[in-house]
Amino acid sequence: MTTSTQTIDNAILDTIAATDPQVAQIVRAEAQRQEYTIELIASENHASPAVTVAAGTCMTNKYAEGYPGRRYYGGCAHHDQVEQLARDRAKELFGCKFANVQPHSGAQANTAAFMAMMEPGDTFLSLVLKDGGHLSHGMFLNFSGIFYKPVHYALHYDKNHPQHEQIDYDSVLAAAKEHKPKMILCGYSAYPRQIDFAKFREIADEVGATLMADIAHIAGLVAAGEHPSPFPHAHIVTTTTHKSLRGPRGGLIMTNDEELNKLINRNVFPGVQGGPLMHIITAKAVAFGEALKPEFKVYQQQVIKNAQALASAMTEHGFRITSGGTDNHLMLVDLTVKDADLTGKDAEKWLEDAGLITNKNGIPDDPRSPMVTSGLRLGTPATTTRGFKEPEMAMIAAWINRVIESKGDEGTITAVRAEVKSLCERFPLHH
Ligand code: DSN
Repeated sequence: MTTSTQTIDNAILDTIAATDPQVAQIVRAEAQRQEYTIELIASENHASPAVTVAAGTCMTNKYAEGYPGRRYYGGCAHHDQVEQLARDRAKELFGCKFANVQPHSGAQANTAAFMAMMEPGDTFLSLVLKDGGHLSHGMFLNFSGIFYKPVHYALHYDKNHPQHEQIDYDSVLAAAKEHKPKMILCGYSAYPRQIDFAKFREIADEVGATLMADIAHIAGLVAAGEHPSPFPHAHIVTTTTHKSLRGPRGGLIMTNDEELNKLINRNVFPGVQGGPLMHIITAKAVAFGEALKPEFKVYQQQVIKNAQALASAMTEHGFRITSGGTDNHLMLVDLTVKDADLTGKDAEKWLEDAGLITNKNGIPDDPRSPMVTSGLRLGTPATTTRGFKEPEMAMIAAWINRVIESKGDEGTITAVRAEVKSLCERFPLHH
């Protein structure tokens, strides 16, 4: 019998409460929030009880600076074992030769990857944040925009083009030829279509650039073979471990190149980090083990089916899905076709009050600021973990429509909130 998250949370909370009732109360409230709301944020998931508990073990107590077999502290035998296991499982999962499991986060993985691939001041080519990229892909306040020189390729912006709002590979090639970047970066935070890694590599080779793929969002799909792999095309691949991959919050860097692997290792530690989070590496090992099981593939297939069901139900309710649909776990909903005054900011707030957790998100060419936006980003990894399938996606779309059409009417929100809670009760987390 599997233990439910609630049971585990209760045991953990009792332990915390014995020392610190104030913190226990906050975590208890969060456990309730997760249990009785529907998580539609594309970058979030519900890690399994085994992953959650692994992240809370005594493995946190150790300093293990260095790498397995070459540590700066004594007493690391078990940490060597677990880190080697996490590395080996990551390599098997993604079909690559080298894996560094120490990055504390995706942004730190990207920092170390940039340092391994470029010198400060070098030019790299990426998709700009407002079109679906990430902060660490060249945003002016981020290390990537401060210490390196970002230039950007574009999406197709032509309603009559069959690939409207999808990557314009001609623009990638043109920008690559014009700017001669040291590195080309693909992989995104808000892009609903498949990425053609082979095409990116072809372009990189044509201009003598290296290719980096940040697969943070789609890592679970890639691991399960439900999205084409960046290997063997990308020289370096970074990811987070907590999104579609359903592990603990953290980062991972992979490559097939032995020399590059040495640079990666050196730039993670001592380049950007000190002691690794060994409890998180322990939980990564557990999560990678889960992802190697056949049921993980079935899960990822359902993630995509659910995203497609949700996208078509949203379209039937009169919303526009950017690029006309989704191939992966997420979609961007253009709210303005429904009502020109509607903003992502208002929709996110009304939906949260109704128990539907989303995030406002710019749509391609969005005239509104990132704090307001004209769109919502919806994703299905967390709801699929919960056991939802296509019928529940239709219910979610209908609730989103009701709440938005009511313009945040209190009575509607209260009614939807009750229906959401009752569906959550039918699908307890990790029952
Ligand atoms: N902030 C993450 C997301 O929500 O996509 C990316 O790191």
